[in-house]
Amino acid sequence: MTFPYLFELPKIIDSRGNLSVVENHKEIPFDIQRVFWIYDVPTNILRGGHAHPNSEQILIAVHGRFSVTVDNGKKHETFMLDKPNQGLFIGNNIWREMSDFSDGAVCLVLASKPYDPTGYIRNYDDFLNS
Ligand code: T46
Repeated sequence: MTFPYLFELPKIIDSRGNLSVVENHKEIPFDIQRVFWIYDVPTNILRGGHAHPNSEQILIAVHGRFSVTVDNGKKHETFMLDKPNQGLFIGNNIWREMSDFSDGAVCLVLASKPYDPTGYIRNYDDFLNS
């Protein structure tokens, strides 16, 4: 199982500003089946607190910054996302928590599966035993 990792996305710079881009199976190691974004998060709010047995994701801080703590049951690591040309890959069966959202932060999420409310493990002990 691949532990979550940060990676650089293309950044095309010209005098009019920058542009970043991703494509399925190029920068993104799966077919994107869903895109959602999280924004207007109040200060000191913790989001996430779950794992997905069957949904891979890429998180991108398209504006502002936030932290993501990931945990595979054996080790955990906190990543600070603060660049629109950087993605955090989170594979299956990884517990994640998002915190420390800056004012105006926007977390873009590219997911490998459609939304399925039954596809969440929300209890940490169940996650460890899964
Ligand atoms: C994840 C992290 C990074 C939908 O109706 N459709 C959707 O596709 C999603 C993602 C959510 N929702 C509804 C379900 C809840 O009523 O939106 C509400 C908030 O979702 P949730 O509490 O799961 O949000 P987060 O920020 O805790 O977690 C989300 C994703 O759910 C999750 O897959 O990995 O972002």
